[in-house]
Order: sequence, then structure tokens, then C-alpha cells
Amino acid sequence: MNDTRRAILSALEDGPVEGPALADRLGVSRAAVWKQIEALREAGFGIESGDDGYEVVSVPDYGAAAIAFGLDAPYRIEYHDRLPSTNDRARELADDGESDVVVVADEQTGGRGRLDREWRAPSGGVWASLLCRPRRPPAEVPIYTLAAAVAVARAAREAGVDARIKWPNDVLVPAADGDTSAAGDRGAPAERKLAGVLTEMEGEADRVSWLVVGIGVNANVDADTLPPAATSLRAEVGGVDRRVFLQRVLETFAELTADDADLSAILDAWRERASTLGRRVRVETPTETIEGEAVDVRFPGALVVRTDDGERVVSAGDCEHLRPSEAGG
Ligand code: BT5
Repeated sequence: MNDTRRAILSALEDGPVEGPALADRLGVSRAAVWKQIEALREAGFGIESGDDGYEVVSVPDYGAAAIAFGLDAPYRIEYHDRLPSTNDRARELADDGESDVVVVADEQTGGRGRLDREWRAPSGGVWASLLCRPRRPPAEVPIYTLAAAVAVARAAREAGVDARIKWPNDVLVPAADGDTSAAGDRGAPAERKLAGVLTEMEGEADRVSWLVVGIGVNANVDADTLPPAATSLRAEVGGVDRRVFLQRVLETFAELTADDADLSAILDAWRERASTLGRRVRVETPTETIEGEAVDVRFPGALVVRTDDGERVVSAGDCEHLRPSEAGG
């Protein structure tokens, strides 16, 4: 999309504007405005011209211009119908020196989870990677991942889904009564995974160079195209407006991580939506397995686990929710 088109859309976000005023504001001719309005109509925007001027009356379902239209967050949107992985594309943009860009794809053919696990990403999901350059030390990066989980959980709740966060950043939905197919090997209470977050970064000891927060939400996809313990917004509530959903995620993330924001407030927002706190958990860290009751989360995102040998603070690992009866083994 060219700059004039983007400027026209931004000018029309708050209501109708007359053609001549639009031309003045943008410093282009009225004919140029007309031409770009036509191009926007061809791109799927419903734009009426009435007594008050041009007015946007409908927005395309999805795509860069649609997501940017009305977005209250300082990010540029780059959209692709299909990519191997939005995180990989965001990393390329990082190498090019860019920042504050969100790469969005309708479908990913090589989606990645943590530790190089596969992430299924069929058409219809919300697959997005946000590239930014926070002025923070790398040690604080986990808090951004938590912020992304909070943002997804909040948007999902607004869509009517009982979304909860499993430490550190999975968004889960309790399975319906009697649904045991999502239970783990050890028959843990059934919760289905709605979304995951993959954060990647590059930095030096005292400063992050770039940060890519990859967010994957099973939005308008059928559950049978996903792994068995997964669910989707479609399966839970019959689908959502992906454009509005992603806008809400990005807006919450931007608000929580703004330069002047108090990052510890993210922990409160996370606690409010946590499924893990108060539960018996088993956490596999790179070096050991820790079992006990998850009692709190601590800045910048560590889990505090009360074990038989006292409290342990775990900063990274895979967490499994256990049934109370599984305590001790
Ligand atoms: C995650 O990893 O949960 C991070 C997922 C991040 C995906 C986004 S999409 C946009 C961006 N671009 C990328 O390439 N990635 C990011 P992890 O906690 O390791 O969970 C991975 C595990 O979840 C897999 O081993 C499967 O068991 C399961 N899984 C795979 N696809 C899934 C899906 N669509 N929904 C739910 N679970 C899934």
C-alpha cells in the first residue's frame, strides 16, 4: 500500500472528510485523492461519498490495511497469505534494521514452537510476529512473553472464551465436562491449548538489540486440523473477527510494554488470568524436574514453586499441571 493510501485511511478513521480537505491535508491533488479512493475500493474497503465527504463504511476481513485501520498501537503491519514462519520473516526485518512491525500470515507452512517443536498453523488462524527494540536488558525479556499471553487471554475473554494462562505463556481453555481426550499421559485435568507464544531475541549483556514476539492463536480453524489437545476460537465460540481480535491483542501488548509503563503491572495482569497458580505442577527445566505447588510468579517471569525441600524459583522450563492426587509422584 502506498503512503497516500495509508494517509487517506488514517484521515478517515475518525469519520467522514471532504475530498478537498483530504487533498489539502495530504498535500496532493483532488484527482490523486479520487484515484487512491478508487484503489482502496478495489482493495475491498467500502467507501461512500456523501454530503460530509468520503466515509469508510466497511473494511476488508483481514490484510495489512484492514488490520492497520483503527489500530490504536504504534505498529506497521506486513501481511502475507502464506509464509513458512512469521517469526522468520520478522527476524529478516530485524536484520534490515526495522522495528515496530507486525508480520501477519493467514497460513504458515513451517510454524515453530519453542525448542524447534512444530507449530501447526493452517489458514484461518492468527499468526503474528511483533518486532520491537525495547530499551531493556535481555534478562527482562521474559516479561514481554508474559505480556503477550495476557494480551491474548484478554482478547479471548472479550470474545467469550474462558481463557487462562499456563506458565509461562500458553493460553488454555478448560475442556468441557466429560471431555477427557485432552488429558495428558497422567490424566491431568483436561485443558486445551488455544494459543502459544515464541519469543526470540538478540542482544548484548545490557541491552536488547531486537525482540520478536511470535503469537499463534487458533482462531477460525477447525479443531480437527490441530493436535489432539488443542482448541480454537471457532470450536469454542464459533469464530471471531480476526482483524478485531488481533487489533485488541496488539493494543494490549503496546499498552503493557510502553516505554513509560511499569512492567511489574504485567505480573498482576498475568496473575489475574493464571491457571497455574495454586496448582500442583511438574516443571522440566533444562537441567532437572521440579515438582510442587505453583505459588506465585516473580519479575521478570519466574515461577515460584513450593516443593518438599522449600521454595524454588524457576525461570525457564516446560510446565505440566498435575491433579492434586498426583502430589509427590
Ligand atoms: C508454543 O510452543 O506454544 C509457541 C507457538 C508460537 C507460534 C507462533 S505463530 C506465529 C509465530 N511464527 C512461528 O513460527 N511461531 C510463532 P510450545 O510451547 O513449544 O508448544 C508447541 C507444542 O504445541 C507442539 O509440540 C504441539 O504439541 C502443540 N501444538 C502445535 N501446534 C499447535 C496448535 N496450533 N495449537 C495448539 N497446540 C499446538
